[in-house]
Amino acid sequence: MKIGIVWLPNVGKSTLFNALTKNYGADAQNFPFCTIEPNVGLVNVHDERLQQIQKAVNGAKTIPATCEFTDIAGIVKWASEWEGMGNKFLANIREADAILQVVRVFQDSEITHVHGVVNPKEDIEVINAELIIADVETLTKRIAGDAKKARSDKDIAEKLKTLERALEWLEAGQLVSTMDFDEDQREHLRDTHLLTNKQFVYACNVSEDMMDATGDELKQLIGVTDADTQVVPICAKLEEDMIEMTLEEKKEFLDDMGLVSTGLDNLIKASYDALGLQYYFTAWEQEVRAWTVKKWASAPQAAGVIHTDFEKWFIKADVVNWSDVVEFSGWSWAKENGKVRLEGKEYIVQDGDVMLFKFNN
Ligand SMILES: Nc1nc2c(ncn2[C@@H]2O[C@H](COP(=O)(O)OP(=O)(O)OP(=O)(O)O)[C@@H](O)[C@H]2O)c(=O)[nH]1
Ligand SMILES: [Mg+2]
Repeated sequence: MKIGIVWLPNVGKSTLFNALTKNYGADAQNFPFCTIEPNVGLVNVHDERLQQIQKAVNGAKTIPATCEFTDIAGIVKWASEWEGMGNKFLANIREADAILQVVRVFQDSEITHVHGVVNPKEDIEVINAELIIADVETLTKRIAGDAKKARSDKDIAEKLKTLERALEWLEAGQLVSTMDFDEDQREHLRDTHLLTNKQFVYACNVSEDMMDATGDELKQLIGVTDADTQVVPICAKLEEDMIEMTLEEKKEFLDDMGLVSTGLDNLIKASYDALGLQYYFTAWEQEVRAWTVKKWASAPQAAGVIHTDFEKWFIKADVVNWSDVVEFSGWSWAKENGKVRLEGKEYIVQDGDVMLFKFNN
């Protein structure tokens, strides 16, 4: 999973990126455009189940799922007009699966806001407008490039119709992700990598006293109305302060402030949900590992995540829920107690399944 971090300058994007990647050390200082070259980092997805399974099967090590974050330069109004500078920055996240908007909600007169005041609703409009402009530019070029070929090629002509429809929608100020498309049309758009066709996740960078705000309260505050869009609170500054702490120290530190979390884990979970992802585990003595897979993936598709050939070679899989592995201290007792099922090609993988594949090759 790849996530691009986007927003106005000086709002805490690099601070959050450093907290996510633990010790990457991206420059994060109190002046706009501190970041110019993108920072790219792999983040281990924290999941306590992994350690619990490791204990149960006596695994030598754990390998968590990973997620790639890209922290880019700040985007401002008319960024796209600066001889393509804004678009150049945005090009760094073309391949991302989702866009993480780090919305500045915290008030702090010491930290410069490029508009002079903190106004999340208006600021989001500025960002979305820039993303729309970048997509208009991408599509306009694509359409011009394909127009000639479309005269002699029916498939390209069909594709062009979809691109033109999307362009009209963008020119009306709408995000492509809010349009209705059928499967073919979705396919037409796939290689355009439109920014506004990606899932958006909003991380509200709040002060610690707002960490207990609910998703709905935050949505109202930042003006996001779509019910399915994920909006989570985070406190980037606090997370940064905790980078070097052990898990126990973190718990104590948060406890002292009356907080349960600073939102980092929730943020990754929200991104997984937004992208329709989940994970399953493999567990044996050498290693216990988490694998990312689409919701509704079949058992062979899950095997294919480990190695593409495994999807072809798949015959059956032993499947057990992670909590049964923990309760019965490993595979054998779970099996004795009837908790391990033998599943075939039609099986739909559930979040938290522990799987052991059987292949034919
Ligand atoms: N008070 C407060 N300050 C924060 C918070 N998050 C970040 N900051 C500060 O804001 C300033 C800018 O942070 P950065 O992480 O560099 O912001 P950025 O969005 O990456 O900025 P650009 O790279 O310029 O686009 C730094 O001085 C941070 O310490 C926060 O939650 N609260
Ligand atoms: Mg930065």
